[in-house]
Amino acid sequence: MAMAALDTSCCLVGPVPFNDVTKDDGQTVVSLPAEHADILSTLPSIAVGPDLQLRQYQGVWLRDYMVAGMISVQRRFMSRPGDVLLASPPKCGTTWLKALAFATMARTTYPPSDADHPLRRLNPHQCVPFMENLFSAGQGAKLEALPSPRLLHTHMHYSMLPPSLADCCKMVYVCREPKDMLVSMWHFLKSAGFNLSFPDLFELACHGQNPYGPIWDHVLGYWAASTARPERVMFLRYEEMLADPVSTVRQLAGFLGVPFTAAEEAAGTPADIAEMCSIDALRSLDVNKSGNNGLFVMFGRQTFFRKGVVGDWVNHMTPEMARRIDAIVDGKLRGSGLAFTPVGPLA
Ligand code: PAP
Repeated sequence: MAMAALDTSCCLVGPVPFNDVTKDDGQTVVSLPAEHADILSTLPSIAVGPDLQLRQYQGVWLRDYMVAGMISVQRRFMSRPGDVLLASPPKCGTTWLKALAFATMARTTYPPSDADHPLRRLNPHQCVPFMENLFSAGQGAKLEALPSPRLLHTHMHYSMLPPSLADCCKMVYVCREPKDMLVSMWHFLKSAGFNLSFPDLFELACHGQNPYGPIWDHVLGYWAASTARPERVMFLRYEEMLADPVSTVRQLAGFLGVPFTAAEEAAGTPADIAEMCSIDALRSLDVNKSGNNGLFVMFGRQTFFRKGVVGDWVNHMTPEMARRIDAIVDGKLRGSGLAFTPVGPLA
């Protein structure tokens, strides 16, 4: 849906929906900028099935356009005081966290009770921009139009973040039990037409070669940052969010410096936000039933709302596969103070 652009030149307070500011019509088709072709051609690459190639950039396995986007973010992103960065490995609750953080931070301008709340007319990805996707399309300058505080998202590993982001922003990170994350990733890739078997994706993941892998490096980078600077980096787990979404909303508000007032608690605002952002509520909206998100042209909006449960890996992995990846991940996390609680029949 084409939106009239908001005039951000006066006194708007962020976050505001990215699409309202940029007038993205959801139909932009992105081609890879030539700028980084020389770097890309020097990187190690692997074929993940017949139609998906990954390259290893700064230790991380990525599609070409993501490498290009991350290089551009590293070179060009200009942080501002007050920026809030949401970070995640793919398929770990990004869409949900975008909705929760936007609704929580913007609740004065957009009360969750509003029938016309942005999250009832826009997909969460249209409200909170995906930085490296935007920069890969040469559209990073669009972030300048957002009023502060800006709410931004990345899948970049912590080690890849430009110093201005790592040092200045508050960050909220969400991760997920790796077996469920892989199952979700496989469904997502299949929905976009990639020809890849689950056992093949699993095998790659065991070697750290899934998209955005190694999984353990992604998680450990933000875990270390959150333990070193808990006032700056909040570490969330998808399973804990599912167990108690209202508490998650309260934690988010406190961490972001906008705790709920007694009046808001009495009015049930945290519960209203959790309900508005629940998978059932979001999935039922027309805006989330069809179309795509501009730069995400190969991924339909409905594919971001699949099951939303814990333990779906049992429908795709044998117990042997599960034990194998659990052992690999456990070994990589050993000594960090972080562990994934087993879920499902092996628990
Ligand atoms: P992304 O990183 O590509 O943006 P992301 O949103 O992290 O994707 O992952 C989608 C997963 O979150 C899906 O999990 P599943 O495949 O195991 O079902 C999706 O169902 C789940 N999800 C999306 N929105 C919500 C929500 N509001 N509450 C809980 N889970 C959600």
